[in-house]
Amino acid sequence: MTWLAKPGLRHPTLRCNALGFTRRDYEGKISTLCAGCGHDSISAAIIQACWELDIQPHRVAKLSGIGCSSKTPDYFLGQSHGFNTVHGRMPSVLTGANLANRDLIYLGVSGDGDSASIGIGQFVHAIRRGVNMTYIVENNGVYGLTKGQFSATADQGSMSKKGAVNADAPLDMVTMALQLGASYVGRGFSGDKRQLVPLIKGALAHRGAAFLDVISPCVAFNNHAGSTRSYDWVREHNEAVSRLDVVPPRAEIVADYAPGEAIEVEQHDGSVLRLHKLADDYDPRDRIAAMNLVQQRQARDGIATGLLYVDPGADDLHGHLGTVDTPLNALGADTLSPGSEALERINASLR
Ligand SMILES: Cc1ncc(C[n+]2csc(CCOP(=O)(O)OP(=O)(O)O)c2C)c(N)n1
Ligand code: SF4
Ligand SMILES: [Mg+2]
Repeated sequence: MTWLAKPGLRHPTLRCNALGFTRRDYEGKISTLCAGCGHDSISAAIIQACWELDIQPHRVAKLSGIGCSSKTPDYFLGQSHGFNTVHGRMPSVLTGANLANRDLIYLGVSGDGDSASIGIGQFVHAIRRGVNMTYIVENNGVYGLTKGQFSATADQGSMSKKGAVNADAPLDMVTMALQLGASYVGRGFSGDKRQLVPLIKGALAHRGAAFLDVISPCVAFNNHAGSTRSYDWVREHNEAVSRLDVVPPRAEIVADYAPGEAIEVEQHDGSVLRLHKLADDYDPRDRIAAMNLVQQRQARDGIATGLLYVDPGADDLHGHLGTVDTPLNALGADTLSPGSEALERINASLR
């Protein structure tokens, strides 16, 4: 059995959001992943973030590749648009969908194998083009679905369940996303929902390429001593740079922190990212500082988590291309085919 239907019964007093939906309305089918898999916690965080942001489920398009991580869109947002693409090809399908209909909220879900190996070229180009999306990599350091081979993000020297040592240097997707021009970059941990939910909310509210690398332990193949993606190892080495709150446009902004201890960053849609600094002098609006911090922490076996970089004024692919505000799939025949005289004029201008 590949999926299980969820019982429709729900408690009558479940809290509703501004749209009158409960969290259950943002769920999907029952997960068939291993009990304790980090990916299920990320699905729960996505459900919570969309519920808290009062997102209309039909406005979301969720896309994925192949892998345990890429199966997860079946387990959340059951009323949204979905496309489970080919291995590593989620970014180009998402880019095409986004070009056709800019009005949807695009959520790309992928794995470290899906995005850092077979799909690396796709990942690179979607990020550098500034596609307006939230791109989440559920990073467990292995190919979980095909039984635990090291992925390209596995740390050098980390040990597999059977004792093999990974000889290759790891590829760090956060560093790559920063270098490629992503305008919202964060790293989370599936075991820290308090940090992860606002990270996802901020990414969904952001215009431009938002990238989140979420460390997500694979309990079946990469949760043993010697692994650097196990729950224990990540809990011991996690160093958060900030604590994030996301305040939607209509909510009153209440200051509950001392001056100098937090900064506020307003995004395009009017939402405010309120960052309570945990690391001294860290400004998430400085791309170079973010790259340095990630490398410095890695050099001493630490994992920097939190919102690492944001450019609140970023533009997206549609801004770069100068496309019209109307979604291209809603343009009528008259606009798309303006007639032979207009074509003549265009041809003449090119001669
Ligand atoms: C073209 C192609 N090559 C290889 C595979 C086999 N395959 C399926 S999932 C996967 C890797 C998945 O790893 P990851 O993206 O990290 O997901 P996880 O299962 O760890 O969440 C591979 C190699 C495939 N399905 N298609
Ligand atoms: S094999 Fe690993 S990644 Fe896949 S569902 Fe099980 S714990 Fe999760
Ligand atoms: Mg993986």
